[in-house]
Amino acid sequence: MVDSENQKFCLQEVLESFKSCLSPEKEIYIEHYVSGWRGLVKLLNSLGSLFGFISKDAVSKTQILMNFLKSENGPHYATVQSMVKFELDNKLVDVDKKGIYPESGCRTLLRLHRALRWLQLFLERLRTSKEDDKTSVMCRDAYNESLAQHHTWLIRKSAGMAFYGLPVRPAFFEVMNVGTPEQVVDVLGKAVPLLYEVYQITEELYQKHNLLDLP
Ligand code: 1PX
Repeated sequence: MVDSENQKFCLQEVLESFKSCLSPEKEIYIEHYVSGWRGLVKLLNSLGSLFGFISKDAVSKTQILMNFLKSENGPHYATVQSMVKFELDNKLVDVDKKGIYPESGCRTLLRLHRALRWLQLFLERLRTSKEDDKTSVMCRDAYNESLAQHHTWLIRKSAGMAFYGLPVRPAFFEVMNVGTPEQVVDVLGKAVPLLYEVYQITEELYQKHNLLDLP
């Protein structure tokens, strides 16, 4: 449940965070990336305890990144680009199999990066959906096309069950807290290309450094 007005989700706010995470040189600021995810987690929390296990994992991953940002190495974690360089230069990443760095910044961000692809696919489906279309089906299709291939059988089953608990489209639009359905569609039309841009920049960077399969 929403605890206070402060905790209330607003899609516009999330959009602003993802907008601010791109520097003019197209670097990605981790602080704003994380704050975008935290906004999304607020929405997830307002959907009820069925989504608690997903929210918990997202919070734990954003917390790992925030801890790096607040550590003495913080300046190296200002952007995704500087983090990748720092962790690779200093051999702080388990590249082939889990070892002494199971929670490196690179592998942690990769998990959120994969989830960003799901989000982009889901929001695009929502944007182009009709009033009677099922959010659970849109969510499941987006998940199967993206994140599912990286998850164990148990997580896939649990996620699949949680999707049935999603509110119907009009209620879901309400939760997004941006106004009329037309306004929601309008904001989604801005959000999807922006998320795609952030996703693509990260994808290319990870590909270049061979980091897309970090354990
Ligand atoms: C305007 C609409 C906004 C909707 C907001 C929804 C925000 C959802 C946030 C999802 C963040 C998921 C992060 C998952 C990261 C991950 O893949 N973690 C797994 C791997 O991590 P590991 O450290 O073990 O290598 C981890 O195993 C995951 C566990 C939790 C289950 C993740 C299921 C993800 C399903 C995504 C769909 C969310 C459905 C929300 C519907 C609104």
